[in-house]
Amino acid sequence: MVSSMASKVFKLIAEEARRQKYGLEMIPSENYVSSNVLRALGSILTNKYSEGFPGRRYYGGNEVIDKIENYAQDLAKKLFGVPVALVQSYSGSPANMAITMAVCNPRDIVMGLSLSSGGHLTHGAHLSFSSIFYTAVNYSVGKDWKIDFEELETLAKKHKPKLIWVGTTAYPFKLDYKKFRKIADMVDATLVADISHITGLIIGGVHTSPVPDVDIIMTTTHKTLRGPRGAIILVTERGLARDPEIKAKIERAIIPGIQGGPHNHQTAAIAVSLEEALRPSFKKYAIAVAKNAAVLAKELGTVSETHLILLSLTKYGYGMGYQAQYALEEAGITVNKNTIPGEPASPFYPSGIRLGTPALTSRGMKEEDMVRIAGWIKRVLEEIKGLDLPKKQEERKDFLKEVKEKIHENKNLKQIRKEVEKFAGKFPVPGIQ
Ligand code: DSN
Repeated sequence: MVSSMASKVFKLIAEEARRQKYGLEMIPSENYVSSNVLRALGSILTNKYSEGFPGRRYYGGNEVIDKIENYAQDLAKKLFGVPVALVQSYSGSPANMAITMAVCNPRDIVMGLSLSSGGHLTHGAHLSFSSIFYTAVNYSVGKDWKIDFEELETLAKKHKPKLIWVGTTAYPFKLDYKKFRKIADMVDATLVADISHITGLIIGGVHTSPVPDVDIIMTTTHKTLRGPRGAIILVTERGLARDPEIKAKIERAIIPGIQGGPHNHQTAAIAVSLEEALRPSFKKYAIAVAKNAAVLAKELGTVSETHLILLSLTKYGYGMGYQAQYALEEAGITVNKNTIPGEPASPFYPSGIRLGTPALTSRGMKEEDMVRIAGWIKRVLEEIKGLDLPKKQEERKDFLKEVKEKIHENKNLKQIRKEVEKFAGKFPVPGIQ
């Protein structure tokens, strides 16, 4: 038998553990799961095939798996206050595909927030299944970066979508589900909320729940909910009244429509994270995530009503997102480059970064720590001044190579990294010594 320590993979996991412990993980869709979530995820449940649903499996030997999946469904129903919960989708994109298949026929019209306004690929973006197999119409945000409901209403009335998505991935404001409902009702569309980014904030009472206003909800489980990678689909009372067959339609879309056997270890880990989210301590966590984001945003000269900050870097130069992401990474701070509304540069080399507080808050960092972190971020951003993206596309390849070398050799960034590592190393990470 090969010892686990002899495997190259475990050496690489140790390398990644070091990165996760000594760096500041600020991608707003990431988090640190608890030791119990890790235990369930790494369990023998991965050995079992269980196509179908509890009580209706294609293979034998699923007595315990049925109990686990029923338990996960019950916890989700209790946590969100809905009559139906399905926990088998491998992740957010297949879950959104299952919902779309259940609600629409191929070519039907689906409407969602455009990617450049902070939407999601599966809500009707170019090259996604949602615009290849369905007819996608995108609404957007206005000059104030907030959803333009006038445009949404005009587009809805013109195109009469079958499904309207309300959900975001880079939107720092609260959502008004009632306004979406009103427009969906005008055109008799099914309203689906993709709350993946803000689930934890909804559970914590920081954001309003969409349950009273939408028909179906999808959330990934690995973001602010702090579970394993995966997704949950919920149907509300309103959704069931609209279509009493909707649960069966979504189930059929999941299997045999899209997936095969469920990932039972993942289902169990989702159940563990739902148990954790039902505890009073989770509410405290969610409130702290939002407080930390508000402080961080203020320190960086912007606002956040959520867990994330979308920071325009136009004051530092043209097309600075990539340079900022790379420089911050060199300094031990992980964020992602992001387009900003009305993107003046390019989707590949955009003008902003997206960063957030869910993972830092899970490590116990507080508001005063956000002030310190904002200080490091501002110091890093000073170092990229003058490294503007060339306007001519053909000059970009060489430019990016040179920029990476320059940033890599920058002594001030190396100094910041030392300070960041000393600071971050003091905060524990579950599952990492
Ligand atoms: N990739 C996710 C995010 O980072 O927001 C969305 O699916």
